[in-house]
Amino acid sequence: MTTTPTSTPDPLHFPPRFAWGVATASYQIEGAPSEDGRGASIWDTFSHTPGRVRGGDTGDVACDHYHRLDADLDLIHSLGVNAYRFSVSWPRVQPSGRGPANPAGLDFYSRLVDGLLTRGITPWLTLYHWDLPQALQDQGGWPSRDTAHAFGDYAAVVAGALGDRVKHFITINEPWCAAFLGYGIGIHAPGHTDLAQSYAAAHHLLVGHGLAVQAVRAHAPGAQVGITLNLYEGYPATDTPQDRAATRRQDGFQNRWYLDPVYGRGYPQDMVELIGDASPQAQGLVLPGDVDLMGVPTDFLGVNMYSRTVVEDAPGEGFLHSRAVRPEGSEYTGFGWEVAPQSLTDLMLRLQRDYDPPAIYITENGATYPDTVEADGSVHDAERTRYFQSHLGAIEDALTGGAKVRGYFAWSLMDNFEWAEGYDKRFGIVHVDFATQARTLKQSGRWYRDFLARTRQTVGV
Ligand code: IFM
Repeated sequence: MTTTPTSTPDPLHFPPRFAWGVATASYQIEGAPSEDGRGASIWDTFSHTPGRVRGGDTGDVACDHYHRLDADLDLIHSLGVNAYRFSVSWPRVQPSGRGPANPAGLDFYSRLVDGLLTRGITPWLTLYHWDLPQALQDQGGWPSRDTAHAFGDYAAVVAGALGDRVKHFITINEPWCAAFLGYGIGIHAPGHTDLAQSYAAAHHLLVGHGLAVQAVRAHAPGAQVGITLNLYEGYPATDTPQDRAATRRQDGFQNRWYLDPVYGRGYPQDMVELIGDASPQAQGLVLPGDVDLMGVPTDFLGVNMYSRTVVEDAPGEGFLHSRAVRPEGSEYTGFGWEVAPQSLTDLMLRLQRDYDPPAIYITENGATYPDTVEADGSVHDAERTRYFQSHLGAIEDALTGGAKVRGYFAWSLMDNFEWAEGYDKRFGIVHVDFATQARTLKQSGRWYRDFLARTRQTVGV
């Protein structure tokens, strides 16, 4: 069982100039799906397909952020953060995924960036957080190499337009989700269920990452660029060789398949063999130069962390012959994800030891709970507050152990469209009443704001 640190994190234990932020993503908050020339994305199509998203929810309105930009910027500012992570909707900028930029689409992000800078907040821009232009999906989507090239061109457009002011770029958010959930098991857009397609998609997402890093370097000189991976540290259910081997396979599937290529090592051979015919190698998709392209040097590693995986050997179960188990006696969030802050420390130390990134940023961390809303709309989310405290405590421990953690972004600024779960799962530190769009700071948001105020007093962010 993992222990949950109960002490309050100490601002003094974080380095100066630490990035303290909140994070969001375009499709999850913006709404305005066809305004100002925006094209359709795979998530518009998917969410409008009956049976795909809980309750038939769509991102058509979401948090209506597109129309409430200034008020939301004031809200972000009121938290006292010094960084804000958002994503650009590719089909707002290039409605069909290619060709000249749509000026109105770019203008929205230009105003967002200016609004942040005016308020003293550093913009962290994610180029791809899953809203692929539908037109590109119609031409094959991520399983097609052309999409990686289109992504590189799009990255050049965005970096060229905003790179004079944006100095932190994240290429791709969670390629594992985009590839496996989207093309492998079909619970995310575009809803395909084909393991080979998912590995083709994963390969082209990583190639696209490499092309986007090059584009950012060319068009936004001096900017820092990295990728965000969703990583879960694995632990064997028992200390048997079988469970340890199963944990290693799970780690290969979730973590090493992305980390190894991003750090220039190509794909892990044990996994290439296990994936067999579905691997990009067996499909003939790994071209000369790809290993270098996927491993083009980056300035930081973005890590999204929510939980850990406890694994047991399960011969015959899936291609990994393993299954995740639910340890008894642990705490779980509303998604059924185990609260495992110690695993964040372990993960940070392991990343530093095995890959030695120049800097690590926690680009997402947070929890969903069935929030109880008081008559005045306020939310006393003590569990979420404890979740943040324990995970910041885990980062303190990782820093003490030598991990170069340089920033933390709480997921999420506000309740939003949680993909296949629609509006049922709330991750915000700000509560959103989706009927009125009223925003109310939750207890966790107040705690984070007060913690950041102490941080400013002590280390002067
Ligand atoms: O809401 C998502 C986010 O878009 C990507 N990372 C995980 C979050 C919670 O599921």
